[in-house]
Amino acid sequence: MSGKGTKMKSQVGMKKSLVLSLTFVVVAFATLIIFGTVSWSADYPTSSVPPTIIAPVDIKPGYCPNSLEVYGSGDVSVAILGTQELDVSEIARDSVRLQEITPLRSERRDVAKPFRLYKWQVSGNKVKEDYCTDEGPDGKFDLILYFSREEILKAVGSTRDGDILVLRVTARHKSGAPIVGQDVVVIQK
Ligand SMILES: [Ca+2]
Ligand SMILES: [Ca+2]
Repeated sequence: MSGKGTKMKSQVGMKKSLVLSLTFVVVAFATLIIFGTVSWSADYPTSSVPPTIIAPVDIKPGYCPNSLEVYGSGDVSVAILGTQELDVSEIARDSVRLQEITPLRSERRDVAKPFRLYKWQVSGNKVKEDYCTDEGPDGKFDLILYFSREEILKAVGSTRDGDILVLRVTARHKSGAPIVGQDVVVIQK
């Protein structure tokens, strides 16, 4: 009898500890969910982040191909062009980067019309130096940013004369939407 009683007692004990363990797991998960979700959604409101905007970018507006002279002087102008969908006054200027480089200064003017294939997606040796446009103003304001030539050259690393490179611009729309764009340069030595 006493053996059976002990067995029953230990079974009850096991059940109790199982319930306790389950309760602990549930509470732990609930805590994780509550606190995790609160702090996470406060920093990254993923449900309300608008989709990425692909913007037309024009390096050296008015020129195509866009030669990047290694031994040249002066800053390099890069424009994010306004479109029907993108009002450039809605771009957070302090968020703009070219290959992670911060612009020296910026201004808003109408300098160019977007290349009709500005959403092109080719890479490597398929990129052509004439994947750009030299068309001038189109009635829509553009955001022009000026970057240090030295910083661009440092960012792209070692190059040879005639190399064709794709440079990327990233920024943030005031709505929170990420903005990306690209243009082609030809290295000249
Ligand atoms: Ca250009
Ligand atoms: Ca324009």
